Amino acid sequence: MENLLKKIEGYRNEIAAFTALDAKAVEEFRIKWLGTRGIVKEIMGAMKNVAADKKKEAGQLLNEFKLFAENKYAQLKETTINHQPDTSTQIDLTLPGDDIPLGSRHPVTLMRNRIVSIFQRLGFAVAEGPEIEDDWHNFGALNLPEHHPARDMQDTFYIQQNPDFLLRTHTSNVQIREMEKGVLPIRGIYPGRVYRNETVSARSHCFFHQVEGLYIDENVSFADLKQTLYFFVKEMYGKDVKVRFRPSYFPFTEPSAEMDVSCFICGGEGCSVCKKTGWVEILGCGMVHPNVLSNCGIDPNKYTGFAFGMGIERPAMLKYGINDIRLFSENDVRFLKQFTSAI
Ligand code: 2NM
Repeated sequence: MENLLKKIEGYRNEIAAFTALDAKAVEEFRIKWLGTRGIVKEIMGAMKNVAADKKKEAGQLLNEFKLFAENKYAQLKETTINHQPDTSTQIDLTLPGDDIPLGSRHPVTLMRNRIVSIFQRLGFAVAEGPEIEDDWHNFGALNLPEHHPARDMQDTFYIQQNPDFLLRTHTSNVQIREMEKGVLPIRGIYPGRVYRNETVSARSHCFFHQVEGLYIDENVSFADLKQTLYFFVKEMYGKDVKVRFRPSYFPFTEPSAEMDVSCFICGGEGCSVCKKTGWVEILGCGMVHPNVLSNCGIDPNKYTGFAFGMGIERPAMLKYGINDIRLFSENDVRFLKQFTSAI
């Protein structure tokens, strides 16, 4: 009994003096004192050697000691584990951030944005419209006669279930819808995808992109048309590029013209792009036909306007040196990632 008392006294001192720096030391404490082969268990086992008349006293002592060890353990856990910074969720704020891979813009988008932003600076407002359109907004309102070849099944994709609907062949349907709203004047720029039933090759596709423009107000003249497009060409191709208009025909404009710029590849010397003519055609234009205005509820005696339209793919091919129009829609990342993410 004396021995046991001494032993416990020593153990108590050892436990009282114990400090733990981390969770590992606390666990070592538990194993050493409270584990299944720990010291508390061991001296509990020594109880059987205590004389019968001292058993009660010894039992009390041992229980107190056990509680003492358990309290110490609880206190160690509380101060060491709970207040130890949790390294599993700690972040190092000095580490460099993860890279966010930057995509690139599609070359058609880049060219569209260049074209559209030039007109935006002149006060043209961007609008878009449906790619599936009815016959009236794609053809009828645009003064295309009933049997015009453009309306042919050969040239236009009609919706099988309801051939009153089709895939628009130009973005002019947006102009018609803008004019129908009856809010004048109109100064708009209309980019979008269009569809034509053509054999797909390196040079032509069954869908492509256009930007069309429209300006309607009182006293809008062909001179306004020319000055607007001169400005566009200067911004787009540089101030030294020459411009010429050739008379043309569209059912929706009268008079109509096609606009060429001096070849920006050879500078007018003659090359394969300009087919040795020194000129490259970039857009069609004209004064909106009076029939188109009245079709949209606009009085052609009060208002006049000009319109123009251009493709996006061809200028993009020339600018970026792309030799096959199909590359635009194949979504090959090796192609797409070559373009800038700017704009
Ligand atoms: C072109 C060429 C010439 C045009 C005309 C109209 C509308 F709706 F005002 F009549 N929209 N677009 C037009 C005129 C389009 O694209 C080559």
